[in-house]
Amino acid sequence: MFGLMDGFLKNDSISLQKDILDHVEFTVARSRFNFDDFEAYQALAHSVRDRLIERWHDTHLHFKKKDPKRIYFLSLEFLMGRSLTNSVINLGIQDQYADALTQLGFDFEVLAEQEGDAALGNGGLARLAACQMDSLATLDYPAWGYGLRYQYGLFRQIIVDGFQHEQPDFWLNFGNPWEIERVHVSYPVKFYGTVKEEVLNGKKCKIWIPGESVEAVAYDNPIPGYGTRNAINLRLWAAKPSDQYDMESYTTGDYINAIVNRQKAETISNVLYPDDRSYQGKELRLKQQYFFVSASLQDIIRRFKDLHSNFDEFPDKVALQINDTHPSISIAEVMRVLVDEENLNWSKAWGIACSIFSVTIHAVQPEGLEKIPVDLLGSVLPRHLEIIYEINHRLMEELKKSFGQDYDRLSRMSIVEEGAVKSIRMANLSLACCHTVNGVSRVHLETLKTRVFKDFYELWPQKFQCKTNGVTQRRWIVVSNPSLCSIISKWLGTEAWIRNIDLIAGLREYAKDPDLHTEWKNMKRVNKMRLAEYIETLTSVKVSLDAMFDVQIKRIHAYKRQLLNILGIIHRYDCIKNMDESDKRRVVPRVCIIGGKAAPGYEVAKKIIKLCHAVADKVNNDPDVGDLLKVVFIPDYNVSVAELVIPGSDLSQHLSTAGHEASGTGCMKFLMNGCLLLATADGSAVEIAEEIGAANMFLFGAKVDEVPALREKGTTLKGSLQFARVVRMVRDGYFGFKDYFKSLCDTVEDGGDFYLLGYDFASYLEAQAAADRAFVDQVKWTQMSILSTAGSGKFSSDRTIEEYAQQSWGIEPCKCPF
Ligand code: DL6
Repeated sequence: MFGLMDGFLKNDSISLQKDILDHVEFTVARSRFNFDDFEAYQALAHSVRDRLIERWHDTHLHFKKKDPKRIYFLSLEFLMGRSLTNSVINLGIQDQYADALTQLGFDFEVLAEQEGDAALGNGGLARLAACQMDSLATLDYPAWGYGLRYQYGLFRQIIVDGFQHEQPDFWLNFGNPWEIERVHVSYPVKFYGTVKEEVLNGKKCKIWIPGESVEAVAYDNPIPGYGTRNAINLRLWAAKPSDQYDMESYTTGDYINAIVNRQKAETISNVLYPDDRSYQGKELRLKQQYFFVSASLQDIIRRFKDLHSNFDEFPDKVALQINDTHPSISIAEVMRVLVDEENLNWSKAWGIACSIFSVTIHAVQPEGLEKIPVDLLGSVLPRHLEIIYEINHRLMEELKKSFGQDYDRLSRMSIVEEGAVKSIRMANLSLACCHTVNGVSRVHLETLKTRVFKDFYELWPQKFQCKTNGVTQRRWIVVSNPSLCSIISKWLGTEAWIRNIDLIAGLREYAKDPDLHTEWKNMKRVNKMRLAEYIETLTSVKVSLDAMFDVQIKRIHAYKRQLLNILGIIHRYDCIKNMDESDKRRVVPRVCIIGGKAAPGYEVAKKIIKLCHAVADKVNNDPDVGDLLKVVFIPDYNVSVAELVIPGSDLSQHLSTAGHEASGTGCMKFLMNGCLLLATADGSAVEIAEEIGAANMFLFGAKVDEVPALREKGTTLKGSLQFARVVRMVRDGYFGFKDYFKSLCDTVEDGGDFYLLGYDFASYLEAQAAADRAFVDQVKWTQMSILSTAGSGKFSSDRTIEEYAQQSWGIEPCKCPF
């Protein structure tokens, strides 16, 4: 690792020891002669934070001096996970800290385990946003992230008798050393009220008279780049009561009510919505969106105005990225500010809006796109509704020029959806304005172009771009798999791949080298040992290290088909039960590991979790099976659990019905860690197969373009006999809970099998058999594993961010001098 001497603060291990002890005494307020692991972690974190702040200040001064065009990344969710190890690695002072702690009688890794996860997001798009922040910092881009500082992150999952229960994640309970509260950086955010028309200076204008004001207070989270002095900012907003919150109650003497109402203001940033797909029509959700968008835009415009007075220059200095449609109310807000507050005429304001916004869509299904009932929007943000109507009116006029009287098309493209509940289509609003509409894999972009946004694509083909997702190798190799990191650096003869991932392809040359094989296998075994210990601690199940560790960890969803995995496990179990001893000797032992959270109201997903436990109970306690098959459900799957599980996996499963996963990023993390993939040709798996060669993974199942025709066949489409048999076992109560699982079985039988589990089952079993055969030949397996890591370069978020920077945002690096 590179070693750095920072400006003011010293990074040798003696200085770090002193620094940690000072923080024990003066920040944590414990005696420097008596403090425990958690207190040591707090002191350590504050010492690291000091160094982050130093670079972060320098970076911002540098940005201010250079005044480059900045990218502002708006996302309602960021799934950051833990910060400590990532920070010291990116700062280049991990060894010095490890030495300092050893001298003080502590172990860095033990202290790192004291940190809780910052889980301010559900899954896919939120973790992607975190990876992208790391890449933006590392590549020296002048970037800011903006989001919400939820007090309750994603719920904690606990399992009682095999059933999921949700517990609140009050992650700020013990403080958060990674953030800096900026009491003086706050903005009022207004809601409700009415709109008046007035004539000012002979000009008609609209005046919004809001009914409520809430204060947005900034909490800054420095994000250090790797191998650079740059540290960028993730600014999260918390809601606080404003002095003007409920003036009326005060003036009418209703003192108690006034205080209670003030507290209500804070609820805006209280809790993250725990469903990654459905949050339609909820008032709090809309208030959260507008709250963070309004505060962020005030902040961005204030920064712009520090150095500029003419809004013509705005697009030269500002690029706004909308992470999914959640922040798209920002389009109406920019129009409101420019027209109502800055007095620009509509056309000029719209021209500016159209040149600053780009959006990335993370959904595949049109039903996944957000709609807001007009009544709700009109009540919470009356002026914004008027603005959206005006945008839509002008859009319709423009569309008529291209499509004449094609009213069906006009109504599909309209921002306003008529119907029982008249609603605003937030995706259409984004499409009307953004100069770039990004898909997150090639397959996904195709779906957007040909299905979800076909009409828009026909009109504006140039807007549609592919930005295949990526993940950061800093978090997913360097932090989570240090042994692999050392092996890669040793064989490539350089650590440069940590910043320049293309170099990782150099491993291909050694894919058959027996010495590399030995090191690779040792690394995998040590990681499996760690995972086995974790499994035993959590579930009391002992697993054999010689077994194939076969993993599916992700949110539980019908389309991700964890049920297919469990039915496959039942099939395997059934086969073992019917084997004689000599056949059993040929079975490849497996540890099947499943983990993931179900949204609290998602019944099917919760039943899948229960089925997994019911099958595990039966299989793990069956003496006929022993170590040939073990089934484990890992509770409370989150980023730091993933960091432990992924390096210890041999095989990982990505089973979405083709055409349903926009990209998938879990598969990229497994790929980097040399785990073989068993996957459908969906999302980014298609591009992974191109990079590493289809022969180095286990592909199965219907292809994207076959799925619609298969669905058409409906009831005539029968699964194999094997499929019927395993579903029957569940139906007949072989694993207990017969009545409870009935509706789950119904979802895959009797013509209801929307996600084609029955159709894909046979090819799924074939792919599993191929994985078994490959595992028996450990030389071949290890070679495939090395080739997987070697072929993972394309799936770094560094590549994705370079593409965004050049193709969408038009920004240049702005490197802070050391
Ligand atoms: O783009 C990041 C990630 C993709 O990899 C997943 O395929 C996709 O499901 C996920 N989407 C979301 C939000 N949900 N919706 N709809 O997280 O985005």
